[in-house]
Amino acid sequence: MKKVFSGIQPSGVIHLGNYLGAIKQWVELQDEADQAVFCIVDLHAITVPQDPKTLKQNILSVAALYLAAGIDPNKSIIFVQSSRPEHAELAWILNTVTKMGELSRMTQFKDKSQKTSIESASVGLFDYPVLMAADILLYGTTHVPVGEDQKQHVELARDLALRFNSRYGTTFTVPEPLIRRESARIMGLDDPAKKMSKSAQSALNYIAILDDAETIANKIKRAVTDSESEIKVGAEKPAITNLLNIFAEVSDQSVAEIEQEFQGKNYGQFKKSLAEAIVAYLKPIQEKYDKIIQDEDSLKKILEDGSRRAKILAEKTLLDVKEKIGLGL
Ligand code: ATP
Ligand code: LTN
Repeated sequence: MKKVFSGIQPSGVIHLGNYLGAIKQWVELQDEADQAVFCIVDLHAITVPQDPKTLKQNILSVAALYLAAGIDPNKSIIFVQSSRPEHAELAWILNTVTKMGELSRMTQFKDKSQKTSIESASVGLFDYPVLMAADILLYGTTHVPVGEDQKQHVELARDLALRFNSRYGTTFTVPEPLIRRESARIMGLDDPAKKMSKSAQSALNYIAILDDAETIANKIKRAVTDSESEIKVGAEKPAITNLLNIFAEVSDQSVAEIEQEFQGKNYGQFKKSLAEAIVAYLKPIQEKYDKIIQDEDSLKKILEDGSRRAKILAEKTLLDVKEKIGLGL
């Protein structure tokens, strides 16, 4: 049985990295999987400060983007994490089998807590991977399609499942990450040493899925490039390598074909074509999004239905977990 689970935080605008690294493969997977569950992980988003009004809007916006990208509520369960109390409950239980040392080694915590200081980072940010493990393990997940940055978290979910199983008897399915090699790590346009990120300081870091043509052209124009002018991938050319990878992803051409096409041409010509390719790629998604977001009632109904379907699966797992541990009457 192939059971897929993944999620995105409603912590800002969804960008091309999220789309190519995660959502794109979800759409393909929902057809081949026996069970596909896609969550809007709002409880994860509040591990760093969020404005309540914006958060509420972002939750619906991320849901609309899932649908616009092709996630089909007839094939997949789509729901909001905080609508299911089982997630926080299982996270608490998993906390008791998680070691402080394990969480201290998580690179995302190290990165994000450094933005302020460890002293002022929330306990929730530290505990973030345990909640993610709960998300995954509640649904008997076998495969977790994510970008490269989440691999370490999925590995923790595996370790916790194995530890719980050996302590209390087989309860959890042990999941594995599913990472698309070609788009595992889309880098920032303003800094090719760091991944494209929703919480980047500058909007010039990312192409948002909902950016209009003019914004996209401007961001690509201002994207950093490397010292030589040749349009070719290479370890010493991280900026152009990133742009070439993006071009290949949005155009159905291989990197080699694109290199060939732009042999002897300059960055200006290359960037113009890249911007056009991105605009064309995002257009159908944006058109669908505009329609979906206008019909809030239908959108909320899809999420409520998703939550009902998630409940049946999550409750069953949680009951089994409590029974194994000896909780309750
Ligand atoms: P934040 O910057 O707020 O942490 P994010 O941009 O990293 O947000 P997430 O919600 O953490 O976005 O990630 C959603 C999914 O998108 C995850 O599967 C993650 O691995 C993937 N992802 C995020 N950024 C990239 C990227 N630059 N390249 C490829 N995949 C990415
Ligand atoms: N931490 C993930 C989002 C996330 C997730 C999950 C992904 C929360 N729970 C379960 C896969 C499976 C991130 O992308 N930052």
